Amino acid sequence: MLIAARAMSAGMKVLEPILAQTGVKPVGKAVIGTVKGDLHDIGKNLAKMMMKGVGIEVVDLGVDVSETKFLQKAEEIGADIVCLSALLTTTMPAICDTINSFKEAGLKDKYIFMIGGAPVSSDYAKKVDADYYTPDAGTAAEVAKEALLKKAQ
Ligand code: B12
Repeated sequence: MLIAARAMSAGMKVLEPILAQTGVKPVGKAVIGTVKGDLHDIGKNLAKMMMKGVGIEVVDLGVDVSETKFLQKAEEIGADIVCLSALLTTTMPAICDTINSFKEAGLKDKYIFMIGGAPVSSDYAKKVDADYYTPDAGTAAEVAKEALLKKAQ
């Protein structure tokens, strides 16, 4: 499993510049990360690459990202979208905690929240008050772009 994960990471280093080289102007900014306690990043990295590919500027916070770090970075870079990934049923609640921390700071409505990862669903997105759930990276990029264009209108 570890070998496959490393092979995927190495492959992504080759693909990333190719996918990002589409020459389109940035349509918005996003922060993306895997939530607190969770070290899975293959799917998150794919979502990041696909978003870059449709012209979104993406700041990747990595894995095991605290609520505070998501909030601070989103504010710091003037993000439009906050993207949260979770692969473990035990770390899914950290998605909820992160969104709640934005609510507590009175900043929830300032951002578009997108969530993903194998155990996550559209029902879960509704439950935690996320704006969008998408099942794969390609759809995530399209949905993010549409949401940004709608926000800009
Ligand atoms: C690779 C892997 C690992 C690697 C991770 C390496 C890495 N750099 O990511 C390693 C070996 C480190 C690992 C560790 C562990 N793992 Co693990 N792992 C997996 C595995 C095999 C594949 C996950 C993966 O990368 N899938 C491929 C990607 C492309 O899919 P994806 O992540 O779902 O992403 C897609 C979508 O979900 C979506 N997406 C993802 N993120 C986002 C974000 C946004 C915003 C959006 C819009 C979309 C989106 O787009 C992606 C592309 O289409 C899965 C089993 C499986 N078949 O899924 C288990 C699995 C997730 N792991 C599991 C477990 C239990 C663990 C460990 C706890 C094991 C242990 N006892 O130590 C640890 C936890 C470590 C931690 N604290 O996080 C369980 C989780 C069970 C559960 N119900 O919670 C699984 C399901 C295996 C199993 N069947 O038991 N794991």
